[in-house]
Amino acid sequence: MERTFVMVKPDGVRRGLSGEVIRRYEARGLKVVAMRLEQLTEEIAKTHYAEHSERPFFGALVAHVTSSPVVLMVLEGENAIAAARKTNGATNPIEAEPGTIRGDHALEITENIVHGSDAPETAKREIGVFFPEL
Ligand code: IDP
Ligand code: MG
Repeated sequence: MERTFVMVKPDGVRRGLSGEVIRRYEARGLKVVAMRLEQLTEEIAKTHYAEHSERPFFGALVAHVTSSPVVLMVLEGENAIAAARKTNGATNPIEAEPGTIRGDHALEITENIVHGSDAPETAKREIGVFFPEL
């Protein structure tokens, strides 16, 4: 069964949407196999988003994800990576379809509530960073 790494970003946690996010994944049939609340350090945030380090928004992204605690989780299920990303919706909430987490609850690209791994190698790396015991 495929596994993916998902994070409820600080805006989602602060707005009290962690339960709503988890509810949607579970309702879809994905199983939570690991989860915790954590304050990310700047170092771990930069490692997690390393692929974006040269982008103009990198500083704002790292500042946001370290601004208050996040909920980290590993989801398991059939096509878990694609299923979680479809449930999240498009990166820019304005482009995200209604019925998705971002399409229903966000307006702004930095504060877009969730992160989800984008490919099997990414999922493996991200699960390894946050849940090495798995
Ligand atoms: P994803 O979260 O949908 O996988 P990525 O392209 O991996 O999107 O970007 C990571 C995060 O960086 C996004 O969720 C978003 O918060 C932020 N981001 C992406 N593109 C932009 C941009 O053009 N401006 C500002 N922030 C961005
Ligand atoms: Mg991404």
